Amino acid sequence: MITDEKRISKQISYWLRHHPEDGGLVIDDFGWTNIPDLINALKIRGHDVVPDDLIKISTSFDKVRWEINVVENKIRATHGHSINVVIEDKITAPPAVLYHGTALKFLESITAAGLKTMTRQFVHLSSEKDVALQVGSRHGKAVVIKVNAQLLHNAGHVFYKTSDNVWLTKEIPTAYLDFG
Ligand code: HQG
Repeated sequence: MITDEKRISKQISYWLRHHPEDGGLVIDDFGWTNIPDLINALKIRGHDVVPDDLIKISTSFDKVRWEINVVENKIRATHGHSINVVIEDKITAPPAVLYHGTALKFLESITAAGLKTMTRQFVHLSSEKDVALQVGSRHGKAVVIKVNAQLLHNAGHVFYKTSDNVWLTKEIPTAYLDFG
């Protein structure tokens, strides 16, 4: 039984997405790290966690954030990376329209420069407007930008479906954005 699940989950996502070296972890090219190493790193930080706790935390999230391979005993973040990971296995043709949630204060810059990956490896999109709104509200007054994913896909842009509602792609020029 673990206490402080939120802190532990944030710590894990931080290591898996941004700074594995902070936990003394090694992440492979595809974003995976070994669960025993992760559990050991958590122990050093004073958290006693068993593999089942990772599954429990992961299934308690409001959305998919981690992928756990029980056969190979490894775990990776599904999205949010600032470190480079190869996720070619997630390449999928997108729906005609996807949504990006952002804050009103960023609109002027996005209108001028398009959607940039900023500190992350990919631009994050959603298939549902409501989910995009929630993502945007993390940054301030939320606005949703409609992305013409069909046109982008036709132009050769690659899309990654990492879970039901999280799509990733590289930067998106303004011509493909509808600010409504
Ligand atoms: C904005 C969370 C100015 C962009 C979420 C966003 C997501 C620009 C911010 C995932 C810009 C970056 C990622 C430009 C983009 N000028 N601002 N040209 N282009 N931006 O946090 O998409 O809950 O790095 O609109 O739910 O908000 O942690 O990206 O507002 O799925 O699992 O720059 O992180 O997932 O912010 O969020 P972020 P995001 P978790």
